[in-house]
Amino acid sequence: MMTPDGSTAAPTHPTASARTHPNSAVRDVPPTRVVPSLRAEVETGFAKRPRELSPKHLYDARGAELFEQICALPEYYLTRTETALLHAHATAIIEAARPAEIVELGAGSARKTEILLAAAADHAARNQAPLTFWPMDVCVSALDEAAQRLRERFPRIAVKPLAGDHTAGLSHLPARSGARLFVFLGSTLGNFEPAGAQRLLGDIARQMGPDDRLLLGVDTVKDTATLEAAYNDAAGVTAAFNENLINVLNRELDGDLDIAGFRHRAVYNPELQRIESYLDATRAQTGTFAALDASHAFAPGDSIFTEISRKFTPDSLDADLAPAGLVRTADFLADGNRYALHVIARADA
Ligand code: AVJ
Repeated sequence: MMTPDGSTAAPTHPTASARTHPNSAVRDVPPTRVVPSLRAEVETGFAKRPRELSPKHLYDARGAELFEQICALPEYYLTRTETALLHAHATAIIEAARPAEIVELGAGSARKTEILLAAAADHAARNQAPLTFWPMDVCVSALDEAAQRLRERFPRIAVKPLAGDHTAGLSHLPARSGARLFVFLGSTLGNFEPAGAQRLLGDIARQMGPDDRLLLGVDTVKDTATLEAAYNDAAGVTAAFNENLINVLNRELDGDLDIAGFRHRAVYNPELQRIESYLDATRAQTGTFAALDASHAFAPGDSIFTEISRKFTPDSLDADLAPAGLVRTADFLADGNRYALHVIARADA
């Protein structure tokens, strides 16, 4: 979806009126804070050195497809480890949270959440209790597809998709009918600097009552070789995913950068416990963006900082949870601590 300012985001201002989605039961959650447009992000991010952009722009249709391929790569253990953890512990998680409602942030296809929903549906059936699933995402087509599939598989779950940007404020979520389990999977929290992560967790915490829980999936700190391999796969899919950002910029901002003049680089920063992904210019080139009325000159070695993927320990996660008023109540770690699912509650609950 393209807006006049070149933004791909949903409503860009808190007062934007709710859109309707024809032929779809998807309901809008208007943001509380402004979602900066891609154009605004390029204007501020490209003024920095290295230039930087938010990783959310990696997910156009092509980027989403490449990310699906990443999830199946032998080196990218995150998705399959999280899936295995959900299979192993879905019942325990549901018994810890006893949800009447499950709200998933960034649900996408909700493939992994389906594992949790199966356990939640069983639990609801045994207790003859109603269950509602609120998948939230910016992508309406993914929500429609997931809703159709889940309604067929789980007739007793009321599936109510929500269109919105969960990073822009969650204060307009629908009213609750009972205990809520918020779900935020895929180590997406790792894409946020501590300040942004704490703000997002605070937004969630403010929506939580004392009986609510947050299920958070995060990648863990581990040896550099394993981490760097996960972001530098042999087949080059991650490189294509990162380099696709150049296509997004060219398309959205009417630019002419040559994608062949950039190379993917991902390195682990052990001090900050994060993978840093860059696009390095391999030769000099000047890109002109008609939509910005501006040119950007790259010298060989100039880079665009495209993504951070933070890795957590229980202690480093606590450093982001505590300022948000949250505490861990149960931890589920994969073999060798390769990945973690955490059940989290309000600290004052
Ligand atoms: C979906 C944001 C968690 O950071 O590991 C995968 C995205 N980037 N390979 C991650 C990604 C490169 C992924 N997240």
